[in-house]
Amino acid sequence: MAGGPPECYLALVPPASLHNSVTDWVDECARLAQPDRVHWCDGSEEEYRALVAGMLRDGTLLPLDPHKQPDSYLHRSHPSDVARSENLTFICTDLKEDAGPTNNWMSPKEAFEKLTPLFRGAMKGRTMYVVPYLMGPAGSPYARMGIELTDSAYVAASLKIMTRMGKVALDHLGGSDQFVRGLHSLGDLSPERRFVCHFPERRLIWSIGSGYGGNALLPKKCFALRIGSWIARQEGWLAEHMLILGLQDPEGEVTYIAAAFPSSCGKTNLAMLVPPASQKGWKVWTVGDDIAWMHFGKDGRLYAVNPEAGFFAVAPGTSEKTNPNMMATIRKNTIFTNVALRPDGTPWWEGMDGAAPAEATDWLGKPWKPGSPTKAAHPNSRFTTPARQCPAISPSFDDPQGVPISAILFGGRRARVAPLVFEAFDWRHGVFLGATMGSETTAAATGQVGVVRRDPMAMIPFCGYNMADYFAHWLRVGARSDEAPSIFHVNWFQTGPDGSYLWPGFGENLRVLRWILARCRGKADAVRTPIGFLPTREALDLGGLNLPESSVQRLLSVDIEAWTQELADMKAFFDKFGTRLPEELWQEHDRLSHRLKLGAA
Ligand code: O2Y
Ligand code: MN
Repeated sequence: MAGGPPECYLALVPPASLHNSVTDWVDECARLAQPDRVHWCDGSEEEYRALVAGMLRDGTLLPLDPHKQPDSYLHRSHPSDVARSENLTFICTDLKEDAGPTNNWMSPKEAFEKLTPLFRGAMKGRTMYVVPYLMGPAGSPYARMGIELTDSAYVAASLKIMTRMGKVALDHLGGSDQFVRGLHSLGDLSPERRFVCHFPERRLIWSIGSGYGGNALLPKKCFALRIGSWIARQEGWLAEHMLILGLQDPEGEVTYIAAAFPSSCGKTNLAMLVPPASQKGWKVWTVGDDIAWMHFGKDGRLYAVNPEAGFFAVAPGTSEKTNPNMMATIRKNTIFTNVALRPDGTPWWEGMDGAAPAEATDWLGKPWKPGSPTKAAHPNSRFTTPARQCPAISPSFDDPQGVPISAILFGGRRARVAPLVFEAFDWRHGVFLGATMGSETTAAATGQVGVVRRDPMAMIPFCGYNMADYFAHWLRVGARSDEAPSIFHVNWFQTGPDGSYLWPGFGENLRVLRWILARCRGKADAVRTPIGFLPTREALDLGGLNLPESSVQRLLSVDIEAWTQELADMKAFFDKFGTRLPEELWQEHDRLSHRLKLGAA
């Protein structure tokens, strides 16, 4: 790229002892985007306060009530920029087949040709923040470095909450040149010029035209999952869209579980579950609510770290009933985005406890009253909040070795078909369960209700390579150890003839976790069925729930006819991958078909 950096470019100099490749890349990007200033973030509190002060001055942030909601702010994104843009998200591998049939693909050449002119001069008049960040606990052999260059102060401040940012990250990097590069600009925020491009072979992300969430906070979905999954395959570990929780029994022993569910299935709520009064002595510790990086340890067990330092969770529906721990977490030091504002300077959203306010300002900044035809908070409104503030945060949250995982859960939202819980016969069958995971759409997601979407391991939007290879990687990884976790499938969402849920969900899900834990310890009964091991009625604690007999029957039985119909849909999904799909998954499909036939006989 021709031309030198702008005059004031060197006003804030990079820390000494960085590898030349860091400063060379930052210089190269600055020459392209031409910011007025370059600010190297040190991740300090003072720096965070200065970023916030600047955003309060220019209106990017609005203050919330300093007593009721201390050190917290409201941000409103551009109304056309309110969620991840899956249709504008690309995997730019050299070969199209390496991205696979479930990703949008663009060749690296085309991507650079398309995006370079968009980035040229995009940061004129703005500051380019150089944000070094660490994914994973400091000192962990599993932690990874990234640097995001962004012209959004909102992104820089959010990364202070979501990652271990600044000095701690540069200390980890030392003189190494191993880091994931992320270049981000708001551009003109136009969806026509919005692209989120991943170059896994180059460990590079280019994102332009969005200031929101997964499109702009590059460490989260772009690095920790899309680039992360690519690196994980190369290095023999797993980068997964999974919560991590520790389940403590009344004797004080903690067992760790990782779980993958598609959006709107209550992942964050499960990660922060509060046991109901009936479950005396039990406790859930939160390690992570969204992403797990998992490596096999020397003892053959699978260890998980949460690469993130904060939660970026959806606001509507979060309440004292659904997630009291999250309500406590967000009481301070939180950035809310696209929620409604009450007259007393506190945030509000649909599904929060208590009555709706008599008046409020909606997510667009317009007056709102109950009965207004539109929602007060955007359905995908969110908050960014430090994980350390969660009352249930695990004492092992910062453990450099991670936590040993005993069970992996896959799940979805199924009104019929999937029973409450069942266990895979073995790892290979478990991978099949993950690979065929499906969830029914809700009106909020698509406008269409009840359409089954296959979302293997909840990774459809996040796998940075061909999912056929991803399945093969899962099969390979599990074969390496006799100590691999047991795999289960759960479904909290079966409905009865009147459409109401058969299972109470929320804190009562602990009963299901207890059966899972007991199975892992070889201490719970199960019946072998064509789809896997289901709990016997006695093995699952249903005491005090007063569930109708018909509900218990449905929750704990296999509908052979419905499963037989599923086979065709699973096959259609597998067919997309052609010959690249591992033969083992076809064998599992055949075996299921065979077992269902025997079950029907
Ligand atoms: O819409 C966005 O940009 C956020 S999406 C998101 C945020 C936090 C955790 N998970 C997700 C997701 O889509 O899985
Ligand atoms: Mn997620």
